[in-house]
Amino acid sequence: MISESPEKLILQHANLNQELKTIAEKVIEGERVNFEEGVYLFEYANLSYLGTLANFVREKKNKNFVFFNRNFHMEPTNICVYTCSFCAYSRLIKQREEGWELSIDQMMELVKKYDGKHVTEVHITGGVIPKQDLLFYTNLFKTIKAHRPELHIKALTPVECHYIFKKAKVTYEEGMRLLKDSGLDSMPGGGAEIFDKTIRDQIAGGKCSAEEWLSIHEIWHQMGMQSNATMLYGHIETFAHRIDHMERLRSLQDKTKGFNAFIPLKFRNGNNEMSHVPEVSVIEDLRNYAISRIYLDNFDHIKAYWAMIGRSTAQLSLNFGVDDMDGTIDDTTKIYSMAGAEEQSPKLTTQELVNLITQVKRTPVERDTLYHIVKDYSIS
Ligand code: V47
Ligand code: SF4
Repeated sequence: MISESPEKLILQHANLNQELKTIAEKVIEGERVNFEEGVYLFEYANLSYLGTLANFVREKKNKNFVFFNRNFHMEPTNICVYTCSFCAYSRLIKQREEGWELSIDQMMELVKKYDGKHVTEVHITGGVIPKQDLLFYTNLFKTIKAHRPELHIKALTPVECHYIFKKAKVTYEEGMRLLKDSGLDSMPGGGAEIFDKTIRDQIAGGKCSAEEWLSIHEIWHQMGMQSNATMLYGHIETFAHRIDHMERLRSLQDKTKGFNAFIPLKFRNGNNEMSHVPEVSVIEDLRNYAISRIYLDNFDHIKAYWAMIGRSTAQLSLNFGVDDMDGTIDDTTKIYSMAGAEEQSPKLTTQELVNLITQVKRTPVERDTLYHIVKDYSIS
């Protein structure tokens, strides 16, 4: 059978108006979609058009591969000085008895549970408390590296960094250098939420601003290091706010090329102060993945965090621009289960993750955090 070219498939779509035709042609030619066109896609493009176009971009960048890694998560505390209204996880300092607060020794007990096991990354993130300061984290990273030097430490978002640097009275540059010298290998994408100030003030007031979030990543990238970026979507933001968020990330990526993956995080409304805000549908999730893939032309990877959206939607997303499924996770992570995510106890064996990927006829590739290939499952 002769397969149709993706160009033909897209342009053959029924009811394709001139605007959508122009956007499709631009994407196929490798041209950048602008702000207005991004918003237009959110407002008017149907799922099948978006899927075809996003898949075209995805396969051009990443062929049939779906990346994952073997990682575990650690959350040093769920107590937090901040009060983000979407957060189901944090306990205020005054509700301390409902929270946990791990010492370095307790965290090392968790690390040692993985001794002799094939994991390449530990992902460390959580609440923000005065006690877990710059000294705590530099000691933690040094202790992990002394025990297991090759374990990649992906830890701390600009929210935590901004707080601990201010408390230690060091500049962002000095703070990031100290963390790097203590063993921090890369930064996860959290804390970005939504950059627009009016929305950010309403849902994440008090924590680092959009400018501060971007500045910390920029400094980290200028040190030759890499990180991820997230976007919390599907709450009170508009489509224009989502594109504005992606636009700011795209501009920074043009400058530094330091971002590895973009991870859209669907707002979950369980047990938080925004429980009255309905969650968006799976269709909206897929549309959002696809537009992210189309808009962020300088990001190599779009990640579906299966622990958050569930395995089936993560599988579906692999046809809507996504090429990365995060990892086996295997952890104690509570941040999503407490907010009502499908996966109440997120843990997948490598074989289960590989099966999810092969079920949808994609090729699983185990990677390390920086996307070096550990195992290509198409090569036996
Ligand atoms: O910044 C908190 C989000 C993020 C809710 O870099 C919520 O590889 C939805 O950033 N509904 C932290 N989202 C997690 C994170 C992450 C996860 C996986 C991989 C990577 C990576 C990064 O979780 C927070 C916030 O945006 N979050 N509560 C909620 N109710
Ligand atoms: Fe604290 Fe992070 Fe929860 Fe905000 S999202 S309250 S910063 S743990």
